Amino acid sequence: MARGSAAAGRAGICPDCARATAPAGNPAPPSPGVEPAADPGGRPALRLRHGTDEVLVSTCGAQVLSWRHRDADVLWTATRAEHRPGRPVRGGIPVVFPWFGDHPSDPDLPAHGFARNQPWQLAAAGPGPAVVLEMSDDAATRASWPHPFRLRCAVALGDTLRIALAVENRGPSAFACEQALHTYFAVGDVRTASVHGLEGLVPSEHAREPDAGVDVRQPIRCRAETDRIYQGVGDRIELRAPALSRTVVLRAGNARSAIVWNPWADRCARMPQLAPDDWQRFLCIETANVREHRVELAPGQRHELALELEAR
Ligand code: TA6
Repeated sequence: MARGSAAAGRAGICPDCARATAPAGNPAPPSPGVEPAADPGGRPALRLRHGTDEVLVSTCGAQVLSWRHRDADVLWTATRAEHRPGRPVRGGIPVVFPWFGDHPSDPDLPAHGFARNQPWQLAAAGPGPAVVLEMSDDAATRASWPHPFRLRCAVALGDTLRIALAVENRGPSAFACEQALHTYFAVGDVRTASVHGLEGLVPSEHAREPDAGVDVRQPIRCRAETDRIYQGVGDRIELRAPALSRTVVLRAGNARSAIVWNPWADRCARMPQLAPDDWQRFLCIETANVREHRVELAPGQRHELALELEAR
């Protein structure tokens, strides 16, 4: 299945921005609203500002690390977060590509693909608080996934946060890939949070010790380890986090899958970067195309997955 780029342009990046390119690693100030920065580990990053709101984007993995909105963090970061070169931070919005979860045949390859571990290049900045980061295949990516490709991740901050992940097939044969924006949301207390918009869909549950009494007709409330893939999802999901007096609306474009994940206590205790009680404070809702809804692209084709987050 080849899909077009219906959501193209939603991240507000114009072609003129190409003139504002800067080398990766230590980018020059490229545009009002965008400034070079470093993350807590000293890795190169870009800070986007819109009024008092701020987004920090790492060039490692094109990972949105934080979104400060009205003086509060909408995204969650692990208590023991590690900001190391070539490693994703547990928190923010890691980019999953080109496979989701464990590699289907080689357990030595990184979970959730290689995109979140790679250095990305700054391709464009502006107008305003917006950047485009990109990465392409190289010898290392082709060793684990033998396809020429280009990925572009556009991040734009306004009253909402918009992200668009475009993948382009630059090789001579078709390929299939999985992709996800693996968003960690701050919820204050996951036991009181709820997810609306997936009612009626029957997920595949991948938790080792799941809630046995789930009613799929109802909004999602986590009562145990939760690791569910929903397929054929609509474009709007709402996360309600009463412990933070917050609702986040997720508007997606060209995403047919959603994953809802929380490790709960036992699994949390064994996961890197997490403190033992961290499971209480976050919920992942992933905007994705995985499994039967993976993206298939003919040579030259491009697909764009889009996500707009509005926090109220
Ligand atoms: O997307 C859900 C999931 O695949 C879970 O199974 C869990 O492992 C989580 O992502 C985190 O994966 P990571 O590789 O970042 O530790």
